[in-house]
Amino acid sequence: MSEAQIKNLEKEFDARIARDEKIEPKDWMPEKYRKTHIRQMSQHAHSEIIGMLPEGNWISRAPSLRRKVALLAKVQDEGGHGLYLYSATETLGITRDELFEQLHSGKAKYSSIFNYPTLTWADIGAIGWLVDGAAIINQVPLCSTSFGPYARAMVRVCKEESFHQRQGYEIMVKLMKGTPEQKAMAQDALNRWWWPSLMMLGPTDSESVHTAQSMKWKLKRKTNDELRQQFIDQTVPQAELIGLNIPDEELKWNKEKKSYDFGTIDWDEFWQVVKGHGPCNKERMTARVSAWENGQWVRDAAMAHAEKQEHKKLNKVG
Ligand code: FAQ
Repeated sequence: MSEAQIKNLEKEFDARIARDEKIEPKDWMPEKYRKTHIRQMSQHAHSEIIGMLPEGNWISRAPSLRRKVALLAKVQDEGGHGLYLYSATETLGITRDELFEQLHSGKAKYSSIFNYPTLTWADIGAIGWLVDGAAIINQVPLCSTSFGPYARAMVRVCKEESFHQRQGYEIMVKLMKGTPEQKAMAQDALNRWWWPSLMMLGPTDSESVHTAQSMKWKLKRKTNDELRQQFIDQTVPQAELIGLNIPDEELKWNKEKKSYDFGTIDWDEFWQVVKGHGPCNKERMTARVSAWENGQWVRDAAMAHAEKQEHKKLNKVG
């Protein structure tokens, strides 16, 4: 293709984005658009799959049958979200095996938040309330992202995240109505998960290498800082309502801005976790890679069965 032809295609592509049209897998798209989507969507998928691990830790120890059923359903949903997202990413011309290889070799990232430990039952409340709360704020704008398969996947994912967030908040409400020990457990979980939840929404806009281009392509509809502010403004009143204290001495309502001012985020900690030095990075990757390796015989058996069926069909036709 000549340079002039590519320029024309790019012009038409930009015009489609400006008209808020969805880009579909077989449409022409700039190579960088395709690659950026593979990066963000696959990282999102990996986060859902790795995100099952911290909560999986509590399924067998949930305090009642009702809590166990709800947690089990939530973790299964996360597996489902990962699968939608892998399928949507595959429409961009990369295979599932390649995506897994990128995760297992450390080439692809997954969300920093899942490298923290779940020490008590209250952590399951904090994850649902804060982590799913932040995920919803991040993902609702993604329902109108420009790439069709990603936008459509997000619609269903957001409905399920909303149940996840309530499941978590309900745990916190119950603990805050409980004994002094239960209240202390809820406060301790908030103290440990608050700052990592703010970090989860990505580096500040001035440090975010992808935001400007992703906003132009309408992949991202809000910047990291906008999402973080929205998350804080929504969550602080929820904490106050049940008597929890946000662990930030600089947190203060700003009348003019009509939103909260907040303290400094420890970006050093964030980058350490992203680079693989968080409290649970090694544990998470070991669990994931060994699940993949231990499941090899299942994949082999499924493939052998599929081949046999294919053989039978061909023999019948023959
Ligand atoms: N962790 O230029 P930006 C969930 C990386 S799903 C690790 O700002 P971007 C559900 C970033 O990749 C949670 N790395 O990047 C659930 C880039 O590095 P790269 C996941 C991070 O993409 C709940 C570099 O830093 N959600 O929670 C993080 O424009 C409960 C520069 O950053 C999504 O993935 C981080 N937190 O903005 C499951 C949503 N932040 O790739 C289980 C979709 C940034 O060049 C239990 N993703 N980095 O090597 C997004 O919206 C965006 O990708 C952002 C980052 C906002 C996460």
